[in-house]
Amino acid sequence: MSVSKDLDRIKQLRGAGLFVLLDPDRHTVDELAARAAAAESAGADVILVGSSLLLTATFDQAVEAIKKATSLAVVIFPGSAVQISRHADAILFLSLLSGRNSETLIGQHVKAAPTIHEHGLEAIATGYLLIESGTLSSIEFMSDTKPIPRKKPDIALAHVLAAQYLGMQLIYLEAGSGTDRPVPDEMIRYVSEHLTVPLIVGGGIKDVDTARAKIEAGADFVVVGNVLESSENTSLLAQLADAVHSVRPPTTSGA
Ligand code: 1GP
Repeated sequence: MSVSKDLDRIKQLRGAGLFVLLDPDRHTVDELAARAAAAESAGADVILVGSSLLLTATFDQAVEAIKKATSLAVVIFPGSAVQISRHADAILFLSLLSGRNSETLIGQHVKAAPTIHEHGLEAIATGYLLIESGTLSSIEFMSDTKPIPRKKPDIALAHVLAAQYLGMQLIYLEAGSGTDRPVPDEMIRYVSEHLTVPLIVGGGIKDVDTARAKIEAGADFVVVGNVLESSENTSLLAQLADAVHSVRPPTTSGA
């Protein structure tokens, strides 16, 4: 099954989903594999692998080990064209639409496309929007772009509509890893009312109430990374998964 179809299945079966982001720079290959297995046991739906700035030279080995450790879809969340592995199930083909830097809009994509093609990786066209959080995020610095003001949901909506008209398969609203100010619920609510493709929200989601609030506001998937890095916080992971899956009653099966 393609990862795109798997996301549809998760939405149908569980109402919404939890993505766990593993950063290859923060752990050994073995630790990453163990974390992927723990995420699956705790009820997560998808494993994302990537980093805005990759320092390690073991990206490919990390993805291979993660893939062996879990039956969940393993999806690359790339910071640049060097983050590609044939061992992944798919790659989010992110275009940083909130910025006006041609390198993160299309340049890295042209560099990455031949390798993705060679590996037969599923590329999921994703409109990636950075939302202002009040602090300079890694993605903001590395991409040399401005985020969308957090109190301007109309600007976010215009970008999201443009992404849909360009044929993007997913929209990802990003507040920046580790921020204390996630994407505002009001913006998620406003944007999701006009969306026909799945909406991912990430950055600064550190507790159950926040995760639940993002789904209640209209996100289909939330991404959690940083809060899980500091310790083996498997009980939080299970609580997050339960919260995300409890918001929308699943569609009746048997169709
Ligand atoms: C960052 O959206 C992801 O790109 C996850 O953010 O690390 O803050 O959970 P956190």
